[in-house]
Amino acid sequence: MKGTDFPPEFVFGVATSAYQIEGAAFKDGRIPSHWDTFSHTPGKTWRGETGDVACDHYHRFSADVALIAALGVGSYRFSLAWPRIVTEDKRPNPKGLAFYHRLLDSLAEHHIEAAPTLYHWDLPDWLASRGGWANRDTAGYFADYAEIVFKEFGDRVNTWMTHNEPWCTAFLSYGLGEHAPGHRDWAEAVRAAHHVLLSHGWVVQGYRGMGLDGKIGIVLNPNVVDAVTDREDDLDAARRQDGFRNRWFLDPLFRARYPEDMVQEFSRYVPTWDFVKAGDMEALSVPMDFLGVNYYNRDHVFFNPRDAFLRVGSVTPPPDQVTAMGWEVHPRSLYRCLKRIQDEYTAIPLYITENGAAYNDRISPDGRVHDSQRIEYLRDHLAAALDFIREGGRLERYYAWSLMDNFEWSLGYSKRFGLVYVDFETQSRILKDSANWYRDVARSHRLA
Ligand code: IFM
Repeated sequence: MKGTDFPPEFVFGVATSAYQIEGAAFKDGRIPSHWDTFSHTPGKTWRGETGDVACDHYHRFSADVALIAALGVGSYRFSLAWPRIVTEDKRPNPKGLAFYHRLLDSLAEHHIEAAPTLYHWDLPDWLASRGGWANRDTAGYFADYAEIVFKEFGDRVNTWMTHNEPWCTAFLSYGLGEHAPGHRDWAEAVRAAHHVLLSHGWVVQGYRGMGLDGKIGIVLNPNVVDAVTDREDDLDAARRQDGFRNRWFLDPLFRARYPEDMVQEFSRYVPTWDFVKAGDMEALSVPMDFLGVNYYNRDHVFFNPRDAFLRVGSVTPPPDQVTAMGWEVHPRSLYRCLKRIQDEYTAIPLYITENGAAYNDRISPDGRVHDSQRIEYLRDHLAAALDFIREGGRLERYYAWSLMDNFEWSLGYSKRFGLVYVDFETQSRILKDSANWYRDVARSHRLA
């Protein structure tokens, strides 16, 4: 193995999620999710855009799978839409299941491994109206949905991810109000986080209980948090941000407890912790086979007494060091993030389940999309991942986010993360330069 080589068994992939690409939002028995309701509520998304059509992947999946194959990757991470699979009277929806069978057939024809996520934020709306993830019952309904999925697809799929980014499901959605259901209530948010983690544990136990022997894990979005100075108040702000962003999820999953300093912090908002029931911490920390890490940027923070929530302020990076999301490009922090998780929390294999960047891509007069900044971003992050592997780190997979431009949640179609450019008017797809570059890396297992 040369210095620029990935191990032969290392898996390269691309990732998407259901609501961001599928469209066909009201077709074949799919029931509404809280993202349909949220995106159709004026003022909630950029220009009022919705996932009604998105990339129309529901109808174009076969051509999209051919694109994945052209990228030379071994695995495709996508999500299953709960509202497509289970009806409101809690029965399996045959047409929804049939769609995913067709998708799996197509992936199999191209020898691409399927790596589905059970929950990537599209909560059935009827559950949202009963309190969503802040209601413990949702965890039970999620386990029931997972059982339907495992019965149907358990013999066809060997890599499962329970949740995508519980931080977003709980904190961004119920605390910061940026994602559906758009609530701003930290008591709800903390309860939601607990129920999400609990449902993960129940689903892992359920999976094993069915005698299935594939690999199952959860996907977090941890960040490296750096303080701007070594002053005590800045370091303390970084500790709180780290607690909020990272430890609130890593500690329960791997140590079966919530971090005490953050319990105290959140107690200002959370009147009672009685939603944490006996046995919950054991249930949610059940061993899993891998941890998925979605990594984009780092948090660079300082003490900000005017921030009522955690007294944390974020540094605005210089414009030439950010992506179109305003996120700092800081590849070394990917290495640090992986290292920290392995050194402090777990020896199970890590997968980078998302990494990528949005840039203001344009079609050039030659009809191509020359996204050299994205190539640089991917190259530098893959180099950081390779450093981790070469030092003995157990990193087994890397999924680029995303296969194609798609619905970037409250930012609508304004941010393009794809390796493949999508013209949302015509639904035509163009492989960007980064797609060709990534294909060469995936095929050769070498970072040129
Ligand atoms: O598009 C999202 C994805 O759904 C979850 N992780 C981050 C991506 C970019 O914001």
